[in-house]
Amino acid sequence: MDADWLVFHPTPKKPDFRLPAGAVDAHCHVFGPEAEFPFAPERKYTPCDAGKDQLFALRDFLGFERNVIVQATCHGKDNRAMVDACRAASDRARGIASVGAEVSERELRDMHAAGVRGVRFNFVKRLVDDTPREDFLEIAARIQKLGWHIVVYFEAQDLEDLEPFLTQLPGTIVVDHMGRPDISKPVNNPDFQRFLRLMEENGNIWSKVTCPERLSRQGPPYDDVVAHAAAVVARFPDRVLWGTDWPHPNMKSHMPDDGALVDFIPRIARTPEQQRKLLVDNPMRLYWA
Ligand code: 0GY
Repeated sequence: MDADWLVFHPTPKKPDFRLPAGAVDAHCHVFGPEAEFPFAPERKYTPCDAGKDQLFALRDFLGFERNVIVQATCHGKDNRAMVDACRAASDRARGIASVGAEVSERELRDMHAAGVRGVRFNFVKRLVDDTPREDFLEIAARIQKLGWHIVVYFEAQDLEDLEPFLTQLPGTIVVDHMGRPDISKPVNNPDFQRFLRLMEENGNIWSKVTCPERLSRQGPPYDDVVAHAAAVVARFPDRVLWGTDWPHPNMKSHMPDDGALVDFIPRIARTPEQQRKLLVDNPMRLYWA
């Protein structure tokens, strides 16, 4: 692994917050293990091993029932580790793949059978090389017949440029980590308002209210992220998802305690109804219907 790589927390706390029955960790990854699933040559980072057995042990320890495993960029478009984890979890995991326009119908169908329900389009320059927008549009059109959706990862400063493209995409679009707002600016700042407006005007756009540990300037317990995430949950309770982001790629400031991350949930989803929608109803509708 990279010399400055931070390994996931070895002994997370048991959460004080009791997750509702059937809760879904809707954003997590697997890395390798490298001996079985080598990392991609074009990767921008080399992580520690963090395989499916460790992920499933964390799922059970925290009290989740299911996982949505998002293909991590260190595996490029080689989805084998993610697909293997989905298969091993039987019906308790779904996957999000990274594919190129060259992906065959057969590969798409095989991934669907394993539990894949979407593709991720990544615009974060430190993680991936550029993909032509025509390729993304072609992939987006092809996955519609499978009923898949599109997960997009971008940073706040890129939203203005991306907006016409995002609103052109068919089907359900899920934005990672609220579009990575600058949370040192208040909720009513024009950039975050732009994001909220995007969701308001496009009923097909969802958001993961994830990664306080990435967005926070203050560190745990991430007080500075509460207002932004709570605003998204309150306004769009039927279009939000939550996940741990285990094993937390590229965290440099600190490694979060996954149990403490679960304890963050009731601070942003304040009623039992909001919690049930965020953790159970919404992910079940999108991934298991
Ligand atoms: C995340 C965030 C990051 C990395 C990846 O696939 C990835 O490599 O998603 C990041 O570095 O911000 O959502 O896991």
